[in-house]
Amino acid sequence: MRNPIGRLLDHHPSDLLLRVQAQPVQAQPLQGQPGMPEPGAEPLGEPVPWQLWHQTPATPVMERLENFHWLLLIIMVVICVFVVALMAYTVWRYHERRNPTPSRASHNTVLEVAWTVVPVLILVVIAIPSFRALYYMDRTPEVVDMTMKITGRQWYWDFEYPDQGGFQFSSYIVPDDQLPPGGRRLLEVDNRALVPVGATIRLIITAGDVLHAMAMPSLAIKRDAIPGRLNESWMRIDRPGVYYGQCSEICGTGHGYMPMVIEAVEPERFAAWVNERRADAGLEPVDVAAAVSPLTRSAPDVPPAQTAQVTPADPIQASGAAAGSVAGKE
Ligand SMILES: [Cu+2]
Repeated sequence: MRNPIGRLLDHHPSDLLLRVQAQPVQAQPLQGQPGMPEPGAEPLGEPVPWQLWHQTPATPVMERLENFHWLLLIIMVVICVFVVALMAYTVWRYHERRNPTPSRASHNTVLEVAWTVVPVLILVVIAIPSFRALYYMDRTPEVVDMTMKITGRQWYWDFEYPDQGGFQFSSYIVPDDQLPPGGRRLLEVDNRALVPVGATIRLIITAGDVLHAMAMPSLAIKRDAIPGRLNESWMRIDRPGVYYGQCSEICGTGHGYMPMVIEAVEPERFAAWVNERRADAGLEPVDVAAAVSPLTRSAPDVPPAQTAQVTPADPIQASGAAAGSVAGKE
């Protein structure tokens, strides 16, 4: 059976032209890419059949969201069990046979205050961690290791690495008939975006034609990509691995066929990949430190040892302390 993109291109020659023009970097053969998930490997950063829960969290933001989800789930279960048990007891205890003369009480101040105050307290218990998580994910740490620009297009993604020399490339879905062994159907792409594991990365998200949305469930990223607007998010992937995402905004017939793959790798491999891309773009190679954390390169007045480990465990707390050392660079 023909894949949908192939059919699409057959019917729209202009799309084919667009695709060829928009691909500055030649697609690499997928089989040669290390880090392809093994067929039986523990699922990481991808959906699995009959999945009920989240994907394995890979960023501190997703860990917080999952903890928050647990809290909500426990509160919901306790409330549901309490209400059902109360109703069951009432039905049983106050049945006409057991309670032939019903009570005529219509007011009870203590009870009325309690059933107003208790729900308010429950909402406060929910609101506090909710706002904490919201601000934590909303605010990009002031000190980041690098920036990535991601542009949604009909129907592929462009990735740009301004800190690593500004090279960019396009990333297209791998059609079903070209999937390598172990390849994830409708999720695999020809050009993965590599990032260094453990690096704090600012994401700039936009679109080149219509509304798209970047959705990476295991990284807790879901941001609209809007033409003419820059949306911002951030991530720090703590485990090396391959993370799959998709467009999450109906953007045309190819909407379901524009996945994105972000692979978190060790700094050395990231630097080697950056230098391959730099070579394609006619740029000089850089060393590992400059490739992984360009702060080291752009701020000679800051001791490299200090900036190389600038990845804060808790960006909100660390950003205040670290801001002084990089003041004037932003
Ligand atoms: Cu889209």
